[in-house]
Amino acid sequence: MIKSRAAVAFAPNQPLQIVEVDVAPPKAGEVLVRIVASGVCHTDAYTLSGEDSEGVFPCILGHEGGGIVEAVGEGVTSLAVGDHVIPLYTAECRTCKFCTSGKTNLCQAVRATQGKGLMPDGTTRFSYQGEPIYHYMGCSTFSEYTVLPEISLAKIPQEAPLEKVCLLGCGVTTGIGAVLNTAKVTEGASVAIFGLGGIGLAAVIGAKMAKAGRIIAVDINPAKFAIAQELGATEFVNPRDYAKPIQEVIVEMTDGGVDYSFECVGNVQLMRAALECCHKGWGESTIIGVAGAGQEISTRPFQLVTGRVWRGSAFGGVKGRTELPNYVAKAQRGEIPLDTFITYTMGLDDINQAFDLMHEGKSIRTVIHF
Ligand code: NAD
Ligand code: AHE
Ligand code: ZN
Repeated sequence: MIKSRAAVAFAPNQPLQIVEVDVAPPKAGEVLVRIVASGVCHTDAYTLSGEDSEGVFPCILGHEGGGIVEAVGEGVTSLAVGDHVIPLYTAECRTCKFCTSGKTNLCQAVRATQGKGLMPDGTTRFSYQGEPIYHYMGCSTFSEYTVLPEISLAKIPQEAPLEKVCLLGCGVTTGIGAVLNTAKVTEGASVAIFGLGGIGLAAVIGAKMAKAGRIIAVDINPAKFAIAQELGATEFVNPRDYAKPIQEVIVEMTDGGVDYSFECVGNVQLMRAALECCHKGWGESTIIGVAGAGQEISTRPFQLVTGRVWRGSAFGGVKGRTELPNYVAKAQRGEIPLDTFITYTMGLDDINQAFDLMHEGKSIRTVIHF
């Protein structure tokens, strides 16, 4: 057992508590990682809110981290002590039906236990005062030390700054990947991006990489428009400036609708608007935002009958162990401006402030330094 400072979510809707937890050594096929930095993603807040049907408490949240391998369990071959890694909430075993399908990044090798806050053997490595603490999304990066399956770690070059490339563990990769891998936006296309947080702004970068012709950035917080413009957005729409539904506004702006849209908020009404602002015959809308348990999307089936396509994207369709090193390389070459996403950095003791800043719309990403 080792001691680790961690931010524990003891119950939904309560501030995280910084305590010293016990971390058991990695079992076979597992790796102990010392977390150097972790971003705070809206999904952490979503689970803390109690809306996540897979939320189990007490748990250690955090899934956007960067760290260094501290110890490896029996049989681990692809990683060694000292390797720099990014934890993956979407594992990549390379052998399951999903991994070998060539159709999805949604490896299922550890997904069932991960969704219950457990390691693949059905137990937890974290405890506090002798009671188990659950893992989160297979990562639990709000802890100085965490344990992950070997297949849930992407090895990255030592030169890459972990306090920046941690953002590739979720938000930035998700937004870019959704545009390039899931929707496969084409050169010259028109794109509407709903929600300009870490995910939406990364989707703006993806759209710019794809050489989209028009990139329409939509947010109810106009303070987000300046960054969106810096990253390549060409037009800016605040739904609160209009009396009519936002899909109608965008359809009028674009002579019938956009070629591609992305919902990066997690609001089911906005998901509908994002679909319905797509062009008849070919427009494609990708849902990235995560909606609360029990919520459902709706539209007239006629929207799909007349050629619009509704799809979704998890971690940008990216296979982490194989593809993340390339994202890191792009960031290292300045092609993915990670600094633009980092609004605040702070220590673990201040992590509740990071959640406040997110809810107040004052941060894109806060990075916690350990
Ligand atoms: P964020 O809180 O940083 O950003 C959300 C943005 O949406 C804010 O700028 C906010 O002003 C804007 N917004 C809120 N309501 C709006 C509305 N009605 N119309 C327009 N804009 C509105 O969040 P984030 O970290 O960027 O995450 C966004 C969503 O993506 C969350 O639901 C998160 O859970 C989800 N997510 C999904 C994946 C995935 O793999 N599918 C990965 C990461 C995050
Ligand atoms: N537990 C949630 C699932 C939420 C969800 O859809 N998560 C995204 C990643 S969000 C990262 O910030 C995802 O990858 N989903 C695919 C998967 O396998 O979970 C719920 O609502 O039940
Ligand atoms: Zn996330």
